[in-house]
Amino acid sequence: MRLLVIGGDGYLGWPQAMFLSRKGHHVGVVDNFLHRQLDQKGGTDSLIPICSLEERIAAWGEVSGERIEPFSGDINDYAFISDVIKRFKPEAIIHYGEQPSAPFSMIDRDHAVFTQVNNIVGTLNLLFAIKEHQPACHLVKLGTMGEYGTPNIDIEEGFIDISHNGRRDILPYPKQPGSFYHLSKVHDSHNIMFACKVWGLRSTDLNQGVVYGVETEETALDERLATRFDYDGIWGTVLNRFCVQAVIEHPLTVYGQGGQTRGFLDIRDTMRCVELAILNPPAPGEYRVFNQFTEQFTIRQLAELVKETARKKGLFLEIAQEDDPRVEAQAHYYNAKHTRLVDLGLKPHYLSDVLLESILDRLFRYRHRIRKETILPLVDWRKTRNPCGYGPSTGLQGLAIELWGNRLFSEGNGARSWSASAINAVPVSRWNMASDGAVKPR
Ligand code: NAD
Ligand code: USQ
Repeated sequence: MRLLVIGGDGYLGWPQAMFLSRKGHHVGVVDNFLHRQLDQKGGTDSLIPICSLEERIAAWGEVSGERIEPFSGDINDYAFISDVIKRFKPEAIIHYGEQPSAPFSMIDRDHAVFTQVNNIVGTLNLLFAIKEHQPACHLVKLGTMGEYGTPNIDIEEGFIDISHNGRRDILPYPKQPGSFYHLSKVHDSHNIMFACKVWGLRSTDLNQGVVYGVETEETALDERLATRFDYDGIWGTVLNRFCVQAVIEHPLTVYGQGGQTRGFLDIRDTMRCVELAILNPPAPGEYRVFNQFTEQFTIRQLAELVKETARKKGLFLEIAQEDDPRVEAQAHYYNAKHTRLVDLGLKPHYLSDVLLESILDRLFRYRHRIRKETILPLVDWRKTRNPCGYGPSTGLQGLAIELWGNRLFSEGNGARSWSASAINAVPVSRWNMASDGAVKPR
C-alpha cells in the first residue's frame, strides 16, 4: 500500500515509517522538524543522539534496500500538504504530526494557542486535502486516552450506549481532558467524526495510552536508525522519565500521591496497532475509535517497579513525592476497555522487569548526555505564565515561542495575537533542518 506517515521524524513516527516500509509498503514521511526546533530553543534534547531525517532515510536504504520518500513541510500550510497528497496518492495516512506535550500546552497562552492551532488546523487541513484529492484514503489518527479523563465509571471504546428519559442512543463517550493539549485531541476527534459523516471519509481514531520503550526491531538494526528519547519535564513521558532518572540515581519524580492510573503500551505494540488498523480499514463514512494500550498502572506502581529493577543492577533510588504540578485526580477509579485491537490480532508485549532492565542497559550508555537541570517539572497547571524552557535565556518571555513567532503570532497593540495570514507569510515548509541541527531557509 501507499502509506504517508505525518510526523515521521518523531519518537513514534520514525520507527513506524521503517516498520511499514519493512513490511513492503511504499512509505512517505512528512515532518516540519518542529520538535527539533523546540528542543534547540528550549534547552532540551533527545537522550539518544539522532541523525537528521535525510541521514536516517539514507541509512534505512542501505540497511533494508527500501526507499522512504521524505516531504519536508508543515501541515498547517494547506498548499504544501494538499500538494503532497495529490502527488503521493496515499491509501492510508498515519497522523502523528502534532505537538504532543501536555506541559508544553500549559506553559502560557501562546503555547496553548500554538498547540491547539498546530494540532487542530493541521488535522483539518488533512481532512480537506483527503476529501479533495484522495477521498477513499483511510485516516489513521493518533488520539489519546487522556481525551476521556478519569470518570468514575468504566471507559468504553469511543462510544457509550445511553438510556435517558426512556429513550436510548449510542453516543460519543463523554470527554474530560486534563490539558489544552489533550483538549486539542478532543477537538480533532469531533472534526474527524463530522468529516466522516458529511463527506463519507473513513477514519480510525487511536486513543493511545502513554508509550514507553526505546527500541523497535527496526531501530535496533543500526545506530543511525535510533529514534528520539525524551526525558525532560516538558517532553518526557512518565515511565521513560523514570528510567532515565534511574540510571543517574535521581529520585523518581512521582507527582502528588501517585495514585493516578493510566493506560500504557510498549512502543513495539504502537507499531503493530497502527498496522492492524491499516490492514482492517473502516467502511467509507465510518468513524471508529480503538483504545490503544495494553496495561493499566498507577504512577506509584511504575515507580516501585523501576526502583526494584534498578536495585538489581546496583542502582539505589528514592521515590520522591513532588507536589503535583498538574490539576488531576491523584486517586481514582479507572477501568478502560481495550479489546478491539486484541480482537484484530494484537499480541501485547507486557511490561516486565526483564524489559525494564534492557531499557536501563540501553539508557546507561548515554547517561553522560543527561541534562540534570531539565528533569524537574517546570509547568504549574494553576498558573497562566510559566518558564517555557530550560535554556539560559528562557524566562517568561522565553525564546521557544519566538522561533515560530513569524508563523503564528503577530504583535498588535502591544499584545501578541494569532493571525491566520501570518501562517501563510512564513510557512515552516520553507525551512529545513540541516544535519548539524541548524535551521536554515531552503
Ligand atoms: P514527537 O514530537 O516525537 O513526534 C511528532 C512529530 O510531528 C515531530 O517530529 C514534529 O516535528 C512533527 N510535527 C508536529 N507538528 C507538525 C506540523 N504542523 N507539520 C508537520 N510535522 C509536525 O511526538 P510522539 O511522542 O512521537 O507523538 C506522536 C503522536 O502520537 C502525537 O500526536 C501524540 O499526541 C500522539 N501520542 C503520543 C503518545 C506518547 O506516549 N508518545 C501517547 C499517545 C499519543
Ligand atoms: N507524572 C508523574 N511524574 C512525572 C511525569 C508524569 O507523576 O515525572 C504523572 C502525570 O502527573 C500524569 C501521568 O504521570 O498523571 C502521565 O503523565 P505523562 O507526562 O507520562 O503523560 P501525559 O501528559 O498524559 O501525555 C503523554 C504523551 C501524550 C499522550 C498521553 C497519553 O505526552 O502525547 O497523548 O501520554 S494519555 O496519558 O493516555 O493521555
